[in-house]
Amino acid sequence: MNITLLDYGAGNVRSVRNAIKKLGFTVTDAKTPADILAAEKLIFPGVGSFGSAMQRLHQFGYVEPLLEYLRADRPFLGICLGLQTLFEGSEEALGVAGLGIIKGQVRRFSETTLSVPQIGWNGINIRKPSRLLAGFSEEKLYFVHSYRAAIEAGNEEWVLTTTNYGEEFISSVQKGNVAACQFHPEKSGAAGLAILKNFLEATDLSAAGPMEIATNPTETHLAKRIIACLDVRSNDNGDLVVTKGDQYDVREAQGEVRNLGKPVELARRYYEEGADEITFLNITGFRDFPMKDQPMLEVLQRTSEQVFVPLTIGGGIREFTDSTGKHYSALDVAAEYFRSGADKISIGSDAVLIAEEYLKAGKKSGASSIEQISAVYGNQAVVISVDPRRVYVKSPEDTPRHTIKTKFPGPNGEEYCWYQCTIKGGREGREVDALELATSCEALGAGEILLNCIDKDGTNSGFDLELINQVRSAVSIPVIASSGAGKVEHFSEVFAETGAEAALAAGIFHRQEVPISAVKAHLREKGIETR
Ligand code: 1PR
Repeated sequence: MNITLLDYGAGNVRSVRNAIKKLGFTVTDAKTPADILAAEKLIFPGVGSFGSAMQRLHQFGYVEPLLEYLRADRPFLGICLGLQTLFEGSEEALGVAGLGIIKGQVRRFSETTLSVPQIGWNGINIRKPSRLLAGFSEEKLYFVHSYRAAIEAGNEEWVLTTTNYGEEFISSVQKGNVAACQFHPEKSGAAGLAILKNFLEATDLSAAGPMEIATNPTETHLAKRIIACLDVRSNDNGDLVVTKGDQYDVREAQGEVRNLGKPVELARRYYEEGADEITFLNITGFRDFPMKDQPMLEVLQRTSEQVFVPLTIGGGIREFTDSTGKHYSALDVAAEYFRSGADKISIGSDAVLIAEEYLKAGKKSGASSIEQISAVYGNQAVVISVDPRRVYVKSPEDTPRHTIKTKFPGPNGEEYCWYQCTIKGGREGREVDALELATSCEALGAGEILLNCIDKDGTNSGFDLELINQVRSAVSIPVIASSGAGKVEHFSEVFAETGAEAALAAGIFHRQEVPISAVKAHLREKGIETR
């Protein structure tokens, strides 16, 4: 059977396409309104924001045929925004009407206690039997969203599952052959692929499979994520390798670039071993423009054919003019990464320069890569990679930057330190601290902070808890703790002692010192929610 994908060109639908192909089906894109009506099965992986999605549906003349298709109860699967647009409207775009198939307004999560967006793996409570969830047990699924629909008068009959994130929200809907999910089945590993397969194979989605129904739904919990990070660069022979530095120095004593494996192979291994996300950092992106030879794009393309958890890519996301005079905006570079299979992009050096401008001007310019990319692809798609280094001072008065009193005094007994942001892979320190960078980037539209620490990188001595607590308490977007993991206890420590939503590690996984499954087992033992 052929599956029709409603892609209006707003983001990464490559992963949905890859997942469908992996399950043995062919996919074609809807290119005209008539293609929607001709579809055997239609998948709508909405990407971007509610307003832009509805605007594009109108622009392409898709609204009328889509409504006709849905009202005729033909097989439909909406994903993420593809669920939200079925409702009457959204707080994300006040005054913009949704498709109105389901009663209710989509609203933003309240930010009082939890980070928004919700990013990560959460459970579902099944409210009624459904063919879509046949065979599903208690796995977690991948969510990434700031807005959610809730049960209200008039929409109860649609509710298939609910999930808790500070409040209970609708995580999937189904009536007859029309279904939609807030989670991403194409990014939810084997559990998500099984749900997608149910949709693709079902002749009648309304025919419920045998299934136990949670009559007394329990609260679901977001898992703490474990992320495997692959620092990638060319070695001296020009081969792209996964490398790993000690405090960012990736060369062996003999001078050659440390080689820990091939990027696609390692990513696949980590996916199979249970990594919740994979991050690629193109660590020489600041000098080797990524659009030039494009090996990183190929790495992403090949990885996204085999790896069905979220992929982040960083390195070289900034504007650039090549030797022929061709100009690329940062948005062009990001778009290429998204098209190649990235779910999120990560900005390092450019973010520091942008934050400096923002702090100097005291206002947004609208022109920065952070603002432009988040406006098109959503905040959740923009990660800021922070590369800070400790600077010790005797007293907070010695610097205008934000200091902390540290338990680990400096070489001359200094009791205070601040975290200096660097650019170009730690090569150049700037007069901006990690807290300022994180809060500025959040204000400009970033959705997540990847918080490295040069002093800790590659040391196996544990995460810098003081740094993580300083940044975590200053922002309401999720923070990924990075640098220094050396044993399983470091992961439970970072989750117990900081509010980090995720922990990232590289060296211990590459050197096979600690398998991802051991990290997860240890966290479960400690009562920490994992996938
Ligand atoms: O500045 O936008 O081009 O992005 C470049 C990206 O490359 C940044 O995200 C920056 O962090 C990264 N990067 C640049 N140089 C290096 C280097 O190592 N020489 N890698 C580098 C940074 C840090 C972590 C690492 C953790 C965990 N790597 O991602 O994986 O510290 O390591 P561990 O578990 O072994 O301790 P731009």
